[in-house]
Amino acid sequence: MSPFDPTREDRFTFGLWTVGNPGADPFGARVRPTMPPPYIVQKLAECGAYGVNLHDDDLVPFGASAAERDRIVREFQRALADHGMQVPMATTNLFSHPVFKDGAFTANDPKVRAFALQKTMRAMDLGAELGAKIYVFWGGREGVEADACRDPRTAWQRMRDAIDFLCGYCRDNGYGMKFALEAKPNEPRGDIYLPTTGHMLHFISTLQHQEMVGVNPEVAHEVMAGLSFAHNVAEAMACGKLFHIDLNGQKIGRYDQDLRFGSEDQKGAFLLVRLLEGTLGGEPYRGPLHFDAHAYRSEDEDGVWEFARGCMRTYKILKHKAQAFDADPEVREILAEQRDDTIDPLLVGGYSEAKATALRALDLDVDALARRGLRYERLDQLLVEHLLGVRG
Ligand code: GLT
Ligand code: MN
Ligand code: MN
Repeated sequence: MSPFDPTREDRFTFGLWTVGNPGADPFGARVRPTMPPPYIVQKLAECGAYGVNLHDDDLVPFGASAAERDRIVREFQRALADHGMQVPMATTNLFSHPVFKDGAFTANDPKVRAFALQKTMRAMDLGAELGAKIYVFWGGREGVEADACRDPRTAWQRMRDAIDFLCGYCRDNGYGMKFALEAKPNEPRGDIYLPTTGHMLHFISTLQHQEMVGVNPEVAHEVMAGLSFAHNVAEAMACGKLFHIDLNGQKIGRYDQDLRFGSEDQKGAFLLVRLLEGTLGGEPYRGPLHFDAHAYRSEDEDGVWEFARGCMRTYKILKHKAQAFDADPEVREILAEQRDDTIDPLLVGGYSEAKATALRALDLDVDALARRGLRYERLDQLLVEHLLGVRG
C-alpha cells in the first residue's frame, strides 16, 4: 500500500451528486448512466473514503411516496452499515425544480418561500435520520438577472429570516446540527446574493443563533471571483467558522468547473492543504474533507473511480509536501529572519498605555528596514522545488 492511499482516518467524503454526476452540461446530454446510491456507497468505501454526503433528492427522488422513501432510506442505511460509511453532511436541493426559478428563500412569491422551508425541514429530518451533524446551504438560485425585481436588501432579510427559522427548527428537534453556508458569485444566476465567504461571515454575525452557523467555502467558487481561496479559508478558520469545506479544482475566469482536486493551480492547492493541516504551526482543520467535484465528461465509470482516488491521493501528496516544506531548515530560517521577540509583544492584544509609551520610545531605523531584501524569491523558489519533487 502506498503512503498516499486514502484511509478512513483521512476523513475524505464525496457527495452522491459528485461521483454520481452523469456528465451532462448546458450543451450536451449525459454520458454516463445513473448509479444507485447503495452502489456508490460500496464503491466509495472500496476507494478508501470515510463518508458520503447528499441532497434530499439525490437519495429520494422528488415526489416519492412515503412508503417508497422509507424503503430507499432503509436500503441506503444498510449499505452504510455494511461498508462502514458515515453521512457527515446533508443538504437540500433548492435549485433543480422549476419552482425555484426566482430563488427559494429569496423568491418574491411567499408560496415559493414557504415551499422552500417545507422542503428544507423534510430534508433536515432525513439528514438527522442518517446521522448528519453538518447541514449545508448553497443558495444557487438565490440571485437575479432582472435586478429590478426586488430591493437587494429584501433578499438579504429573507435569507436571514429563513436561516433564523431553520436554526430554530433544528434546535427544537434536538438535531444537534451545525449549519455551513456556501457562497458563490454567479452561475446559475447572473448574480447570486452573498457572493463570497467573506460576505457569508458577516451575514452570520447578524443571525439569531450565530453560534451554530459557519461556512462551507468551495475552491471553485472563490477562484471564479478571482480571490485567493486559502485567504478566504484562513479568515473562516480565524473566526472559528470553518464548519465544512468543498475541495475541487478550477481555472480562473471559467464557468464552475468542479475539477478533480489539485488538477489545476497546484500552488494554490498546496497552500490550502498547508493551512488546513497546520504544518506552519497553526491549529489544523479537523472536519470532513469533502470533494465537491466530478469526473471529466470523457470518462466512463472506471474514470469516475480514478477521479475519486485522484482527489484523495493528491490531497495526501500535498500534505506530505507541506510537512516537508515547513520542516525544511532553509524555509524555517527565512521565516524566522524577521522575528523580534522584544517588539512582537507590543503589537498584539490591543492597547495599553505602557505599550504606547514603549512604542513611542522605539528607535526604528526606517531606511535600513526599507533597504533590506526579504528573500521571498528564494522562499517561493523553495516552494516550487518542493512541489516539483526535486527537494524534500
Ligand atoms: C451543487 C453546487 C455545489 C454545492 C452543492 C450543495 S450542489 O453541485 O455546485 O457547489 O456545494 O448544494
Ligand atoms: Mn460546493
Ligand atoms: Mn462548484
